[in-house]
Amino acid sequence: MDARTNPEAPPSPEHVTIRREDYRPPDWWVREVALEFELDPAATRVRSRLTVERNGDHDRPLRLAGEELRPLAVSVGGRAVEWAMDGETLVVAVAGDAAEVGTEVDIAPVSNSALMGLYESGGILCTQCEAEGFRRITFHPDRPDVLSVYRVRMTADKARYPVLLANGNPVAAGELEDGRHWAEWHDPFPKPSYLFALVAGNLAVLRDSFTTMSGREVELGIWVREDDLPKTRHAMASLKQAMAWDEKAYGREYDLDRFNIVAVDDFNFGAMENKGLNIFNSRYVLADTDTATDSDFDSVAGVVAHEYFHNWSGNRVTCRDWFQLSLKEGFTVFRDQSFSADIGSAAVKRIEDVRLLRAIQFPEDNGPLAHAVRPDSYLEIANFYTATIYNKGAELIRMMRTLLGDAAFRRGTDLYFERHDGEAATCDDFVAALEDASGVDLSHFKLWYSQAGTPRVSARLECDTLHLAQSVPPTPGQPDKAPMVIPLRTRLIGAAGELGEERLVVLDRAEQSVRFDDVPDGAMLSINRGFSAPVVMHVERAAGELEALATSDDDPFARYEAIQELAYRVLVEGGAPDALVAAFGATLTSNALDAAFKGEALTLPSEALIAERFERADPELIHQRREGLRRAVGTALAGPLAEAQAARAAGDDLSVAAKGVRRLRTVALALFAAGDPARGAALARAQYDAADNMTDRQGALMVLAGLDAPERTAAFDDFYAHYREDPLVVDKWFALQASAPRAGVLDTVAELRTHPDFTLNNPNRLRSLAGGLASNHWQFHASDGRGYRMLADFIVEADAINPQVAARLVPPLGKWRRLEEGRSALMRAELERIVGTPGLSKDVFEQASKSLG
Ligand code: B3K
Ligand code: ZN
Repeated sequence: MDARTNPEAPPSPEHVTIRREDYRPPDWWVREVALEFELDPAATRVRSRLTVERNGDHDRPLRLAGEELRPLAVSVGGRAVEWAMDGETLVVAVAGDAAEVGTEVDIAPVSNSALMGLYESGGILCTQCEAEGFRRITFHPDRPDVLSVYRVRMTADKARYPVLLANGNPVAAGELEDGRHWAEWHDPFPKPSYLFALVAGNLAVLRDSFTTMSGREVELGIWVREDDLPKTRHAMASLKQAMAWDEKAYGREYDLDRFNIVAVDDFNFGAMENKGLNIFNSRYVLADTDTATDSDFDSVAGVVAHEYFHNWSGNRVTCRDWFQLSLKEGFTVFRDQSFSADIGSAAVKRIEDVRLLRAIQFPEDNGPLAHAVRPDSYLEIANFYTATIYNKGAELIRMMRTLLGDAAFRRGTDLYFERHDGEAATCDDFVAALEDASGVDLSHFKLWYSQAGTPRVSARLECDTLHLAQSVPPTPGQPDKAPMVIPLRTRLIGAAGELGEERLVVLDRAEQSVRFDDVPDGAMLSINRGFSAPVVMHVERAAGELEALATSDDDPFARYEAIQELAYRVLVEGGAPDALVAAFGATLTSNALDAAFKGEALTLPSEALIAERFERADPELIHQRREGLRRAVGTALAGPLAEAQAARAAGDDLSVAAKGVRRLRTVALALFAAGDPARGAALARAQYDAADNMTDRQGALMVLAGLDAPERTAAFDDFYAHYREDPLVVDKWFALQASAPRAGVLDTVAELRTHPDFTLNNPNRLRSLAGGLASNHWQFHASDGRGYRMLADFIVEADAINPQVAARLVPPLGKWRRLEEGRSALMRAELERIVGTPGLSKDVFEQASKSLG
């Protein structure tokens, strides 16, 4: 249920801005929490006993946050007491410095469509509390700096909910009359309320175990619906790999006797790191080669690792307040990126991560929703789980490691974990630990936490001197910026390919010149190697330099970058395609490069990325130019492309090499089809028919989706008929159609909107269709504004059901300033329509009103 449809709910709270500078320590600690749940989908009774302790010398009452809750009973020391409500906050006067405070409420999981708090998904009762969902379950301070030891007792109908799980370790269980049973769990590690979790359902389990470095045995379980059990093996293998990796890379060992993962189909984002009981969106648990692509397999490993790593970076050391969110998220993303690089191809992982950063975070940093990695204010914290907090936050950690060196960085993280174990810490605490362990002064570097906006760096090599300059563009609320500390891994490469020493150039002033010794003849500049800093580089280059670097730079990222720059010359400046075609040809036929790298290098910048290079973009022009270039490549390289497409790897071979072969195969197919659509369609259909794995199958379908060929409809029908019972594959079916670069796609989206399998209630399905539409640059930006209208309709309708998920669909409309004027006005009009919708949630209101600027 939702505040606007529940007549008993109090009026929606004011849209109050929360500010970082207003942080005050809590008035009351909660040392222990004892919860009793009488689980029932329609009416769950929640009894809570909080052991509270006054913090300091004051006479303020205990204030407990609630959302859509009504107290049925309130007691102090076991005796019923007077209480008052201040909006949705329960106010209880407590005499003395410590007390046991009891409350009782009823909640209705089955009507909880916002999927925050306790809700039902496919018959499973589960919870999501981060950031502020615990207050939808019971009255509590619900702030991350209040840490408590939890004891949880659940009773439920045994036939319907045979499995009862909560955080920590199981302590007791038993049977009751009337077919009910109970279980009690205890979590000895003090934790904030956002890490609370429980699950009740009819679940099957894949069990395994892990022996930690100190020899303790941990029981592992992955809990899913019975039918999905065969698809859990990869997640389990990934979990064990992650546990071993964290011991080796960071010296972090798991601490409880149990580690459980549960998969549910309805989940607002990827997964959640609740202590000892991670709850996952099923798309990040379930994978087999028939239904999941290589990229899905990699995402499962990455997300399983990410949530596991949070056990230290997030749970053992948590965040003092939500402005410090990047303390756990930026660091944990950095950790999961390093893990994935170690178990796969490091070069390809870096290229993928940077592509994502540029596709999502750079535009965010350059638009109306720009905010610092440690923001200063928010209306709704759920809107701040952004690419800036996560992915730019990870880049900050990476830069600090680059500045300190690996060994000092590790000493710093050891010190951080040791110093703050069991505490709620800040980003400053993290940096202080790195400084103390290394002796490196990071005070100037810390501007990265407070200044939003992507720095622009220009570079010019003149004989033996490198001239650098930087500027940081203004962002909302931050008109003037100071120069940042920018670590640039740099190497000079001679015209004949001779390599100079690689050096770390640290740019920390507005302008700076650096001299190099031993400059090779005809030196070329390889800079920001490995993307050592998240900046936009502008390098002045001599004629022929990019072409040479595209085939000779020894740093895989820099080489990829040179090829991309050649593509931008055609796509942005309208230049001739010859140099790019030559670089693609050389890459494709090189014996020195692996297939995975080739697949990345031969992927042209997306239309959205190309648009970022224009002051005001014309999506039609961008589409035509990109298609023209794809055609030119496809025609000129038809032979080698067909050869790469013909290479096959066994579907169940998940080695880095086999994945590379499959990646290149579909990239080659797409380019080939651009040159010769008729033969391309036939080849795609053949790839589809012969596929023994989802990567090849989905790749073929993706190529067909953009072609006006009879093979397209036939293949999509076949795909649906075959997989209609598998929700994660049906999501793909929706997304592939909605994101297809094909005229007429908006009609298809309109039809799919009424498809019996479409529902606004399931976040994955909504994202497949509405997110697929928004990612379809050319069609979403149809000049008559129909794409914008359709997205705004999705947002308004979804908002009444699930505000968090609806709010995440808003940012594409916020790009109106960067589009040509006709489209710009149409986008604004849709944002205004959204903001004017009666009863709009705080989540969507904040995103849409800020997007209007
Ligand atoms: N910490 C959660 C994200 C919670 C999002 C709340 N709106 C998952 C993660 O980052 O690991
Ligand atoms: Zn996280």
